[in-house]
Amino acid sequence: MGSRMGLIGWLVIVVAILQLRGATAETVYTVGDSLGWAVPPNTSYYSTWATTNLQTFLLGDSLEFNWTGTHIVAEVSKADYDNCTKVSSGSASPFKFTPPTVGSYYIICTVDDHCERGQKFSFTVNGSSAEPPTSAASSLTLSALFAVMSTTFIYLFLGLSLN
Ligand SMILES: *[C@@H]1O[C@H](CO)[C@@H](O)[C@H](O)[C@H]1NC(C)=O
Ligand SMILES: *[C@@H]1O[C@H](CO)[C@@H](O)[C@H](O)[C@H]1NC(C)=O
Ligand SMILES: *[C@@H]1O[C@H](CO)[C@@H](O)[C@H](O)[C@H]1NC(C)=O
Ligand SMILES: *[C@@H]1O[C@H](CO)[C@@H](O)[C@H](O)[C@H]1NC(C)=O
Ligand SMILES: [Cu+2]
Repeated sequence: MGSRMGLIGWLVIVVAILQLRGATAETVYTVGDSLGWAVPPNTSYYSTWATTNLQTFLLGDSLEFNWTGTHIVAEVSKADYDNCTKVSSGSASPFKFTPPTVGSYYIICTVDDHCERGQKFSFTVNGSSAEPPTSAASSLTLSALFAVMSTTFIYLFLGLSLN
């Protein structure tokens, strides 16, 4: 009985590890939710969105910008972000941005006065570069799944032979 409880304990631990692995899978955030990337209804819209949604942004996660009409996604320095400085760069919608390193990022739209009207936000990427890359993460998930299946098998096998 004692060994059987021990095996149940191991099974619980392995399932917990499996779920932790699932939680570290990369996430794609759609900027602005249903508004997309547009001139917002007020100047706090995107900063509120970023504060609400990007608190746990990890290395490997992405932002998807999605718009109609004329907008630009520009990643700029903090000084240019604060000043809404126009920089020349452009992209077509949808545009997916995957931050390459941990740190702070500053995003503005450089079309007309969109930045001044609040089409801007900043966020911080957390997570160490020692974390497994995406492909390794999914193979780790597979090995965790294998561990669960083999543990379950051993548990059933011992349960049968004990009865
Ligand atoms: C963003 O993309 C999704 C899926 O492609 C689409 O359904 C949605 O209408 C787009 N939103 C905007 C604001 O373009
Ligand atoms: C900004 O607009 C959003 C969406 O309409 C609204 O939910 C939010 O309360 C507004 N914020 C301010 C400070 O007016
Ligand atoms: C992310 O990193 C920033 C700056 O390093 C830190 O202030 C913040 O607490 C971190 N957030 C999380 C969720 O780890
Ligand atoms: C701030 O923006 C104004 C207008 O675009 C520009 O003339 C000025 O040089 C900028 N200042 C800095 C420090 O970038
Ligand atoms: Cu714009």
